[in-house]
Amino acid sequence: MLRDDPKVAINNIKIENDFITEVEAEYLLSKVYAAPKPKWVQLKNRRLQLYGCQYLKRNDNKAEINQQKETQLPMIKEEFPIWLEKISQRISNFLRGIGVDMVPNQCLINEYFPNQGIFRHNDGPAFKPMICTLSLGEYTILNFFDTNKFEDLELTSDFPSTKVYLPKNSLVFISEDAYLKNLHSIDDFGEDFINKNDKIINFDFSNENETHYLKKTNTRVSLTFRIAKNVVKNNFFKF
Ligand SMILES: O=C(O)CCC(=O)C(=O)O
Repeated sequence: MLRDDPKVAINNIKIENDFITEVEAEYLLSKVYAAPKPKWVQLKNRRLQLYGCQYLKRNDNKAEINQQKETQLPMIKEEFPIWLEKISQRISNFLRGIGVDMVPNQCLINEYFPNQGIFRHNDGPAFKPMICTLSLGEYTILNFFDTNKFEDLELTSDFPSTKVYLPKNSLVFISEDAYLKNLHSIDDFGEDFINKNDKIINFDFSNENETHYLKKTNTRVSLTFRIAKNVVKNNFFKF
């Protein structure tokens, strides 16, 4: 019953290696870490910051945040800080060059120590079905779980149908079916042994026996740009 075809690749995933330089990555990391402490939301196994459109009430409870995503409550419009606006515009320009029109209005910044990951999920209907993630500091492997054959998203296979290798400084663009019909996750492994059977769509293996050992030694910070659909201006303090 489970889909287990090693040849399956997901359309609508585009990876751009070296989208930014090491120096640019360091600059962005310095901006992320210059944020005041309250900007960080501490979750059970990682920290995050949210820029741009904000959920209606400040909420440190991930379950409630998810619920808001699902119920599509409006989000409050908030501008990006300049450093984020600049990189967001650069991403938009790059995407325009490959025929994609995407002007993000939200950026979720996740921080992962080498043994931290993110449980399988999708970003839900509150966002347009296109996201872009910039990886800083360390590589990761993003798993995709095909939900095509399952009505209940929780019942997807324990084995990813596809994986994508995200080197540091890369940009990945995920849209349409890859966004809508898949869950994605990151394993909490500090190291990876990878070979052909792992179905990593952007990794070439010359033969069945070729194995690569990858080790995470640095903290990875990811910037995920999205477009919230239901956005209102904050007029509360206008008279
Ligand atoms: O860190 C990443 O690359 C993925 C982040 C993500 O999936 C999320 O925050 O929803």
